[in-house]
Amino acid sequence: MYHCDCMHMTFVFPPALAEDTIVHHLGAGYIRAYLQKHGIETSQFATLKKMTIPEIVAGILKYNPEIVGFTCYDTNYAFVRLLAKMVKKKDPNLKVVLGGPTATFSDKEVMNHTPEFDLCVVGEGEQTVLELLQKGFSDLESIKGITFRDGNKLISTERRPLLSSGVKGKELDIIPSPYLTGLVPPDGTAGILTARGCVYRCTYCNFAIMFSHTIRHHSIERVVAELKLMEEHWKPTSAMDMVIVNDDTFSLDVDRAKALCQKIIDEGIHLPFLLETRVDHCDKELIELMRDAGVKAINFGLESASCKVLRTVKKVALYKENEFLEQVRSCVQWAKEAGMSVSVSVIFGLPGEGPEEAKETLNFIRELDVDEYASNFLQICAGTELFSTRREYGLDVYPSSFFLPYLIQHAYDVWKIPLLPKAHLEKGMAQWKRTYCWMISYEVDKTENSFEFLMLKKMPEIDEEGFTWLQNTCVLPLSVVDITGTAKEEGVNHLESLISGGVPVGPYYMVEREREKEKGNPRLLYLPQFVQLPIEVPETPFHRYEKGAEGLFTCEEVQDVEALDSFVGTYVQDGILTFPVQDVPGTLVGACRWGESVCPAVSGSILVLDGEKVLPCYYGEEVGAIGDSIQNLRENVKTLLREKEKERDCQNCHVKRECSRCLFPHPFTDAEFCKLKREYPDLSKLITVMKWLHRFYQDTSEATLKMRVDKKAPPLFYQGELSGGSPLPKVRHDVRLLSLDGRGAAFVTGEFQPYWLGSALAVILEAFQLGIGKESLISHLCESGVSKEKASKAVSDAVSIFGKMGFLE
Ligand code: B12
Ligand code: SF4
Ligand code: SF4
Repeated sequence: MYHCDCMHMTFVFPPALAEDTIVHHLGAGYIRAYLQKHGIETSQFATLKKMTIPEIVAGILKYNPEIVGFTCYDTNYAFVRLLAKMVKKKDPNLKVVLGGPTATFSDKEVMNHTPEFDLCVVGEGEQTVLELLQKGFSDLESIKGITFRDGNKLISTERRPLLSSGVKGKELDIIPSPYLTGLVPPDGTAGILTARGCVYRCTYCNFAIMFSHTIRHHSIERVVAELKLMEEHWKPTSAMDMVIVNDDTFSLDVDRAKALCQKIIDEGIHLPFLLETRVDHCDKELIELMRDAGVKAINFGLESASCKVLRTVKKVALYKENEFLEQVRSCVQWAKEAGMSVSVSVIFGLPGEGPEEAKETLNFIRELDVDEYASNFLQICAGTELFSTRREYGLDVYPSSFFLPYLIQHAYDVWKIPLLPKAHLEKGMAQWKRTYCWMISYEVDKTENSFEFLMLKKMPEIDEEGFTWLQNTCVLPLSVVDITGTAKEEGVNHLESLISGGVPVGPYYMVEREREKEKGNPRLLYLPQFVQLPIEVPETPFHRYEKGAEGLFTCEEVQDVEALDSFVGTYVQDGILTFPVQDVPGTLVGACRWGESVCPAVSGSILVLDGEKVLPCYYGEEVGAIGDSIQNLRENVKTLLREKEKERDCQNCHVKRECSRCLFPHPFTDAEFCKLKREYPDLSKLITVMKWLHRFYQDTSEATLKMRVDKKAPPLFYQGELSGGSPLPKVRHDVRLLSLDGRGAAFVTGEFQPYWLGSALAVILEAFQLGIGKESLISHLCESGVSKEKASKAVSDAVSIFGKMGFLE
């Protein structure tokens, strides 16, 4: 398969402890392109699917690697470590090599901590990996830029000089493009680089150190060639889809930045860009050129608005601080005038900052007309000047439970700094809260043979076998909801125990209920420990719902069901539900039971543990125990469903098509539940729509939704004859067709995949649903001016499209 005597290497870039998947890494892409230039083929394991550890390991080993190379950041270190252990367990002869910032700045620490790592590539990887593959592991001392193990000793070789073609402005063209060589898909997801490095010496920053405080460029022609390829192959599908320019400081050389923008304009390239740069390397002309070149969003580094802090961190030349702040104001204004989405980034907790200085920064931001500000809290990275001088400023670092990144002891309590409404973190918190609400309400996608979510009702006592079971059944990254009701410290212990047991835990949502007793509402902590941001999550009975309120609502009293029904009623007129999206209430705990698709636990992707017992849902009773196969667990839930259906006589129930058949309607009895479902059948439809709306709520918060809830209601899209002609295919009863500001959308209840429909498809789907005859439909389509032939083709195309969407019976 590979035409070279060198060792075969497979690259992997595991996600951070967040919800991402394993993607291509641009830095690794450059290495692969450079190796290819030297006749060496490598492979990359990337997947958009969430997989379990054994599936990932098998996926990596499919490439038959002799070396597995991980791109390692502090934040994905726990996963890199876990995967390294597992691939080595499968094949002890494999070599594990690390590259990236963590391998560069914490090489010795990670090698000491993880014996499965054989070698760290320090700094730029292209030439080092080439030599490694050519020479193998026998003569490591002769390879510059590595740290390796020699018995019990770690040896670091001399740092390698940076690659350069020696031609000014084209220094980096010596490395082929990962895009033009087809090694990284040109779809905008990994972004582009027009240069590497930064010449500044901000004391907290490690990326300028990565490339030794120098800057090297790709030629403008090369960048343009990459962009043309991207434009050809990638069509952004939402306003959020942008090509990220990953340069540390895009316009360090202002003239070059202008020339690049001009070239993009001249070549007629139309791509949306997002980039960040320094205000002291920017002017109005550049911003206008950026706008014309397609820059839609721009971020300026502010870091702090306190001159004292700016001076301490060496962000700005001495005595230029006020000038710098003035430049921030001007650049923000110019970029706003150019119609860009503008943000500034700040770091709270920098050396020299106290509450007063933080206030100065907040006041400064308040006066700026930014769309958003990125409020970061200082992380002290290994390798930086601040890492060595931290103690002088009352700062310190100590290892976290998972070793990296370090826990930071700030000089004062930075968590008390208020967030302004434009804080990016505020959005992040809202998203975490929403995700938690979805999980607790089972508003999650199904997975086939694994679990994506773990809910802890009570922490189990787990032995090695139990951990292996969790590892084999849960995906990486696994989202966890800890509702054990413990204090923060205990939740952190649970997380630590899961991670050290080899469970691929990513986002960890912990409800700190202890607090409830003393200080009011329970708080949601988003762990891991180094990001323990608190969010309040009170649960409000729905009958106390106030219009517009967001949050978590319960429906556990008859009064709540009545309130929900009358809430729906206020939006229904002549059989049509007309609903302004901004009126969608927050999430309903146990929404699944009030909706119309069969109980999600039957095929569900949430594993609920109550000690060693496995429950099908938050309200459920035991259906198995840790160690049981997923098939058995699911089979047990299915059996339960069959038993319930028999007991309740669902077969003969008039709402059987719109009922969840909730297995555990606690606190209602089965009889009470059935009575409510029969009494309020319309409720199910709204719940289904609400669940769906929660998914794209933010983007369309201004829209009005319309849906027919009564068979006799007038059609939304189809305006022709209501009869006549041969029958058309039947649409599944659980397909919902909606109009959002007149735009058609449809989905299958119980699934979260919405399909946007063009106007003709919306008309056709509705005609199918209404049972219109073929000839009537075709003549209606012809009214808009299309020929009979085209109209019949549109109908037959629609049949195959709807078939693929799973809409037809
Ligand atoms: C682009 C980028 C991303 C992209 C990556 C896109 C992609 N698919 O390629 C995304 C959005 C995924 C990302 C995410 C995050 N990032 Co980021 N990211 C960057 C950024 C801006 C550029 C990276 C880059 O392409 N550099 C240029 C290339 C050429 O250099 P390189 O990546 O270092 O790669 C070279 C070497 O490191 C080495 N190498 C790289 N991989 C490998 C693998 C092997 C096997 C070998 C041998 C060598 C090797 O060789 C490469 C070529 O010379 C850097 C800043 C920077 N300037 O590096 C931050 C940076 C790397 N990110 C950082 C952080 C903190 C994050 C996030 C936590 C989110 C955040 N707050 O920004 C997440 C964590 C992701 C994770 N999985 O853990 C930090 C890392 C700090 C640390 N010590 O870990 C950096 C340094 C910025 C910073 N100081 O805040 N990031
Ligand atoms: S209301 Fe009761 S009997 Fe009717 S379908 Fe639902 S669970 Fe079955
Ligand atoms: S048993 Fe009821 S509450 Fe639990 S997941 Fe099924 S429908 Fe929802």
